[in-house]
Amino acid sequence: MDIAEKPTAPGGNEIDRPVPSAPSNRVWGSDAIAAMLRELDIPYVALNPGASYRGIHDSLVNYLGNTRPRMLLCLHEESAVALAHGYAKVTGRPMAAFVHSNVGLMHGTMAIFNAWCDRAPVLVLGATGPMDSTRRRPWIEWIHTARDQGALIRNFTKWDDQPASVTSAQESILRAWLIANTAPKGPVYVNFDLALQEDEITELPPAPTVARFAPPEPPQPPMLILQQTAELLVGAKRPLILAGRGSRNPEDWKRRVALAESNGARVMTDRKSGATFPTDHPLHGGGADLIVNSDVILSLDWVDLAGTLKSAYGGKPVTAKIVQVSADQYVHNGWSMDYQGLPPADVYLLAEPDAAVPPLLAAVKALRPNTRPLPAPGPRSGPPPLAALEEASIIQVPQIATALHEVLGNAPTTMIRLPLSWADGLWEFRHPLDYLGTDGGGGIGSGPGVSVGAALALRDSGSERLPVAVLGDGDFLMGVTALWTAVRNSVPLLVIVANNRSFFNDELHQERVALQRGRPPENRWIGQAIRDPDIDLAMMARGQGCTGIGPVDEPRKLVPAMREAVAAVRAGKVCVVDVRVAPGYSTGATAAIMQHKAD
Ligand SMILES: Cc1ncc(C[n+]2csc(CCOP(=O)(O)OP(=O)(O)O)c2C)c(N)n1
Ligand SMILES: [Mg+2]
Repeated sequence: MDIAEKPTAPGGNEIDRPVPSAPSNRVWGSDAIAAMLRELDIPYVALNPGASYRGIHDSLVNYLGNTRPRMLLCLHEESAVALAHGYAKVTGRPMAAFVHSNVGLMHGTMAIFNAWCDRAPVLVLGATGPMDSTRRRPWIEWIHTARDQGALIRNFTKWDDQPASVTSAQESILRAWLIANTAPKGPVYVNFDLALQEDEITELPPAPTVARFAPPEPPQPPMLILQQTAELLVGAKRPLILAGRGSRNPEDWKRRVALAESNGARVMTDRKSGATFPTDHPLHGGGADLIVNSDVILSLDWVDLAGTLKSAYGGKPVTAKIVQVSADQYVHNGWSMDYQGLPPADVYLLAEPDAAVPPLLAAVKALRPNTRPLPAPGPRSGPPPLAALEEASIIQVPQIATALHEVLGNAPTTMIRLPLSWADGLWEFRHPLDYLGTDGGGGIGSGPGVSVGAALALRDSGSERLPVAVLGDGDFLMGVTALWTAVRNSVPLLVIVANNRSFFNDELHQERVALQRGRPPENRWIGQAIRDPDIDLAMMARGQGCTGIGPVDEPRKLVPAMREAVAAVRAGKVCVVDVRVAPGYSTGATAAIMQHKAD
């Protein structure tokens, strides 16, 4: 198919339209590289520019006409990669992030690490000064050429390459895309030599037929092991499912629910992963007691199964039979320990949970055709009452949930991100897109970028969902300029900053150390508090074209502020509400920091 006939991006607004190039038969290496991105139907390239890829930049604009993929200019490479990460969280598919030779990649590294730990597919593209030293411009192209640039990120990407010809560049992009899309998914990196991009070629090499290189179907677990697992579950008195990483597909969600119901298994979820099970289902629960009292535990790719068991059992031997369903082992390497402790697995299904659940469900139903009766629903904590906002003198984080409930009711909402100070139970998740999980790698500063990418994907899907991100002020401030890209590209998004004017998490750590050492804990704020001067977060938002509301520091003003904000987002705006909250974490999160012994 001719390049001009390929479809254009859905939902994209009509900005950044290039004037058409005069018809010409002349083509360059970078045209072939850009054409390959079109073949793969990559919708967007989030980028920060750089001369190392000026050839491809030109091809994207003047050869492809800046459509499919369309450029999303970002003000920092960390935002560019985070945007692609957020997009993958919603769609399960990679978009591209282009970063300038070595320095741009260095800026993007933390975001790549976050995507790696979150098993999110991202196609990271980069460039290098010419490897042929006789072609390097003095100084700049020498400092921006590294012998092995991929080494910077090789330890936390699934694959990287530096192709040496145009045809191999096309194959390289195709292979990168295939690997990124194969579970366990993750970021990949392709680095294009400047000379390769800028050399004129006689004609465009034929692009590979993409359909012949489709990602493989997820492998099915062996029947024998499925049968064994089904028998264990059906024979269990108190089965427990730990619903960890899973897809955003509602059908997968329904099958998970059916599996739990068919067997009367209790289910735990984890905010590190996106929503995988309805939190208000009678079988949903949590806590160490639930784990210790279970006799069979089915882990559906639970993040840190070993650590969860260790905490629940207090280090004592694990008595429950453990069934592990995970393909994660395929990406464990010797550098990053994001694979966590080694959990016991009496039965190990080396498969993706969403591929294993359907046959497992069938096997369980064959053994137990009638589902067990559901228990009575347990009490729901929910957010604090609305009336408390009238009486209180300072806003507590849970009251953000109160105000949002008041304004949104049951309107479909995607909680893109929630801060550590947000306790479980404040907001129910009833759909896989109700909550998207955390950053993966614990890299603060990803919140704004991931939120913009997720909101972009929601917008393009035509979803009615309101995209909401509740971010800590530290997280917001580190990545705040990602919001400009949302404004520029008309991506509606509500960002609520739970602004405790501190990197508060670390205040708790300083308090703990001081207490251990018999030193004054009241000094915990020094080197942590973001005050004097207080930062005007709403103004930072307005400075980039967002609607900025706040600081909201009076509890009774919270609901009106949320009402105004939600109306702005429904009208297509990016809106930031700076909510001044009392410092403090949920009891569980505080205990995790204060009580953990480094044993
Ligand atoms: C890149 C990076 N730098 C530092 C940290 C250490 N760190 C973990 S949580 C945190 C505080 C984050 O502050 P904020 O987003 O305001 O959330 P709060 O703890 O105040 O609720 C910091 C600095 C980190 N995880 N990542
Ligand atoms: Mg803070």
